[in-house]
Amino acid sequence: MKLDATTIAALAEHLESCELQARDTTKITDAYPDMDWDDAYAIQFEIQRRKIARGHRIIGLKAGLTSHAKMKQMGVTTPVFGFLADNYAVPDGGECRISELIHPKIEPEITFVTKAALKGPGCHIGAVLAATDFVLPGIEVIDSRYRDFKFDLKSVVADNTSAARFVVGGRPRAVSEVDLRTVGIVLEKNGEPVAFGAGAAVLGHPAAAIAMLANHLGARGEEIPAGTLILSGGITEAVSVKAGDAVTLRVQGMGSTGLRFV
Ligand code: 0L1
Ligand code: MG
Repeated sequence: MKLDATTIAALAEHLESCELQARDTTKITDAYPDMDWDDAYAIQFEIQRRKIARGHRIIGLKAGLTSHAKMKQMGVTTPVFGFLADNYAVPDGGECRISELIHPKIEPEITFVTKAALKGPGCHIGAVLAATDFVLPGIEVIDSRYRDFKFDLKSVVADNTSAARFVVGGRPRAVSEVDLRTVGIVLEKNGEPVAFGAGAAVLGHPAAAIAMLANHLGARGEEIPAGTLILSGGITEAVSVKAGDAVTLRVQGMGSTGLRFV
């Protein structure tokens, strides 16, 4: 690690304040160009610790930048991982207040819920499918705290991978009931289709993103516990939203979920 504990705590406090006050900032690597991956995840972990200390619960995990469409949109090549706090959850069909966010975008994602722990290294798609209780549609609302979504990967990891809100719903399905590679999705905004795709857009198979997450955590001596909700990453490019927009994600055979921005 290149940063000391005081700097990590200060950067976590800065980024979380931006999140809580819906205020943007420049990317933190501008001031700390030598920070490494361990520093980036340590800042993210400190943000998580701050939330738990204030009484929040961590209710899930996420993989981000797992599709070529997203990687191309953001000009990066590697997936990243973050956490979902309890106040990020929006009820299915519920409202998301734009005033609490900076410049939100939405991503259509396959959501996994595990029934057994997953631990890397060596976790693979087969292990993920065996450990999955069910999958269901999910929409992630991302909201980078960095001005104009301009960042590098270490800055975005420190910023909890732009996590802000999410909604899940529709019809939960066992993984034996659906081919997660060919399953089709349509993302609608105000009744108009705005993005289309299939599960294979995420690393060839969305379960591969969960395996990567387990291997990432395994390298840190951690695991994905049973009962964890995990967003596997946007299937398409992220779509900007504004107050008044209503969005729906339809996933073949899994029904739909959605939310309204107010
Ligand atoms: O969930 C995601 O794919 C987002 C990862 C962070 C990059 C971004 O803000 O687009
Ligand atoms: Mg996402």
